[in-house]
Amino acid sequence: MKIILSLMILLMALTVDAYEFPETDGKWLRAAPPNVKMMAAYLDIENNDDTEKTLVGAFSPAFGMAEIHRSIEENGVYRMEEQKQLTLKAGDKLQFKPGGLHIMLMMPKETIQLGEDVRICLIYQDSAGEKHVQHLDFPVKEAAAN
Ligand SMILES: [Cu+2]
Repeated sequence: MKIILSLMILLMALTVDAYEFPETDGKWLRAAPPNVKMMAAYLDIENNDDTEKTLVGAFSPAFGMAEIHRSIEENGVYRMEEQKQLTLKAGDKLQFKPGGLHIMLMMPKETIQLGEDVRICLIYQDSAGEKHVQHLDFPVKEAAAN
């Protein structure tokens, strides 16, 4: 029984490790005054693996709610649409930036300080429907570093 259990745990660990997350770069969370209840985070995502990756959501222990959004301009009016599924084919890059794709963070649980790192997790779903969580740290900044 103990051996079977150990084997099961080992198999589960192997399954989790087998998922190749896309590479990330330029992560930052835009600083905001303490009374602001909605914040946004940005990054570049690059799928260097040879299989398609599907981003299906985000969460953060520092916020009550997180969603992947895209800002869309229509006739001079901006609105935001939730992106429930973003697919990256092999070699694809996605750039999250102000005015475009962003991680919308709502209901901060504490004051988010300039200069600190905030944990934000991205959720990917594989072709079998399994979800995989990528844990990332986003430094709080006033602007993207160039
Ligand atoms: Cu948004």
